[in-house]
Amino acid sequence: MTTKGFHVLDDKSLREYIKTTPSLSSKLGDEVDKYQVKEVGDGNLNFVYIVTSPSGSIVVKQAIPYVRCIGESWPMTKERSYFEATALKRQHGLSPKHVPEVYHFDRTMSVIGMRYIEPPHIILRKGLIAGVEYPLLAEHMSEFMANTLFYTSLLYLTTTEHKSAVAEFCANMELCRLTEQVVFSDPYKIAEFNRWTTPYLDSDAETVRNDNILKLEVAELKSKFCEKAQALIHGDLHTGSVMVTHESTQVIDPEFAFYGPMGFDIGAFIGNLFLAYFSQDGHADHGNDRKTYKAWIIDTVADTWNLFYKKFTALWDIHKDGPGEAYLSEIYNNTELRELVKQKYMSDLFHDSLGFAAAKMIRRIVGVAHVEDFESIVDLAKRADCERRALDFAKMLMKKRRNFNTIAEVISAAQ
Ligand code: ADP
Ligand code: SR1
Ligand code: MG
Repeated sequence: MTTKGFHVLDDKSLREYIKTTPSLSSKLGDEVDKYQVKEVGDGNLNFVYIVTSPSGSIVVKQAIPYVRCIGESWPMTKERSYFEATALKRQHGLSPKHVPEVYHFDRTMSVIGMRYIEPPHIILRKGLIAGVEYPLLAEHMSEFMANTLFYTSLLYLTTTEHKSAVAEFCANMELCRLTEQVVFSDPYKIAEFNRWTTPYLDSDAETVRNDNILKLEVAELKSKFCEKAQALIHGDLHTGSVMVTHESTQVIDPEFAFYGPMGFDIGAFIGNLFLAYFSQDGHADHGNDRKTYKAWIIDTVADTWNLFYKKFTALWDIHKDGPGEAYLSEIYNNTELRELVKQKYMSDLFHDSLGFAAAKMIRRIVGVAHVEDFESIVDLAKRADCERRALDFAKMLMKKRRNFNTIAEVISAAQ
């Protein structure tokens, strides 16, 4: 495929591309015949190559003008690559320990060259399926979310800075529209690509499509997603967008980034941890009932929210007299008032996060894109049991989210 300077890379043309791109060839050397090229894209949208030479390794990611997991019948702008590169650079600046460095970006070719996140890093979702504990995960993810969300919000930015950043990312509208469709619309109607574990969940999927209260709630969440330009969000912060070891946590793949509600990121991460939690019974065997592991996942959900709260409000305290124009220090000029404002803001954010967590769970069970946590459970009846428990919890969470005051209460409900 060739359109005005764009062509889809293959093994041979990628080598040539790197050779003529100094920011990449400087990492690998000029001897392209000695490169090893491996396509590892297991995501839904793009092609990802790991290129290794005797001098080093890099990752090259190329967006193609359609949704890879569906095919050319679902066109999708390759401009998403621009927003991914821009968000990666911004997020790396704000959370350098948890976001890979971008070495190169080519808008015409929709190509990003970035740091290779080396083994033993694996995709978090795979670690959760294997039952591996990551003791620093909550610490690292709360740090990533606190930094990237706080510093791009009006708690830190002037309205002038914020508006121009909002305007730039508004152009990522096709990716936003994809989320609007597959998260907030399709699961609630008959749609071409919807699927579920049939026949076991046929009536559960139908119940979702006929649940008036659920539809009322998802409309409110969709409106927040479309209208609440609160901070630069990653936009797809599920457990497949995080690579981990015991010591390190790296957040990749922010092509859905835009100025949206902070709770969409927090909810995506927590919702996907809950999906992992509900899938564990399907991975249990005689040697391991996964009970201890389920407790670890639940503790990680609690720690993620509680540490996020602590870190985010600490940044707010540090910068309370800073440039942020949401709460001017001349008006919010006493401790009692600032405390009131903080409690209101964090309580709203908590309820947004729970609502989005629920929406992200529901879409992975009755929508187009499913998760390996459940898909890898071969026994379909067992898989459906796990999915049904997750779906019932998510429906309750979406409807009753405002009744929860602490993450501990949410966890009790899940258990
Ligand atoms: P998509 O946008 O299609 O979802 P991802 O960005 O999620 O693609 O990447 C797909 C896969 O490529 C990831 O699951 C991961 O295994 C691998 N990958 C992506 N970026 C890197 C990186 N910087 N270092 C190592 N592996 C990576
Ligand atoms: C067709 S939906 C594909 C999904 O994959 C991405 O990771 C996003 O979550 C998107 O919704
Ligand atoms: Mg991805």
